[in-house]
Amino acid sequence: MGTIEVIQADITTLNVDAIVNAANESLLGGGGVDGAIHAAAGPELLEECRKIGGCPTGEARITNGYKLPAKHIIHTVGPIWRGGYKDEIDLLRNAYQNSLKLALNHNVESIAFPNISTGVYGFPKKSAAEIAFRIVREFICKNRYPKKVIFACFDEENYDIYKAKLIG
Ligand code: AR6
Repeated sequence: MGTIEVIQADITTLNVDAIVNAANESLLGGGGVDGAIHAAAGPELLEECRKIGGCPTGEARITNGYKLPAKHIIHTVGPIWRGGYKDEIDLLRNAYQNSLKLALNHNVESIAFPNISTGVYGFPKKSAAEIAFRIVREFICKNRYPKKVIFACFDEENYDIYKAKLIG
């Protein structure tokens, strides 16, 4: 059975097997955590992403980590919040689930997630955290990998929500 940790950190600095990127469907970079990951990994990441040719919302794709301490980057696309009427909850669940499946298939022992969709995509932070915890807890109970899941929170609000969820 794997473990869950909550930290406040810039995900690009973490020495783990894989970090997850909150990307967009083009996989060609953007702002927020996506921009930080591309900047830290270097231009070879963009080259590999170009070859992949995009990723639909809720799915995930894996690349090398290049200049990052992390060996792999798992790129997933969370939903844009549109009031909850556009399947956003299921799509966010899928983004976590499909990232974890890729981690399992690549024998990833340690993985760090950012708070997918809770930045410019506007997903309500508390519901996003509930979804993230539920999916991760279920997955690590049933599967051999990953053994350690880190929720790497960046903003104070998410960090407080996640710390409370870890206890409760
Ligand atoms: N490390 C960890 N978390 C971070 C970092 C970082 N270095 N920087 C920001 N965050 P966002 P989204 C947190 O907007 O909402 C991009 O342009 C941030 O505080 O990065 O899924 C993509 O290309 C927030 O909690 O991603 C897409 O177009 C979380 O990361 C779009 O944004 C997610 O915020 C995706 O939007």
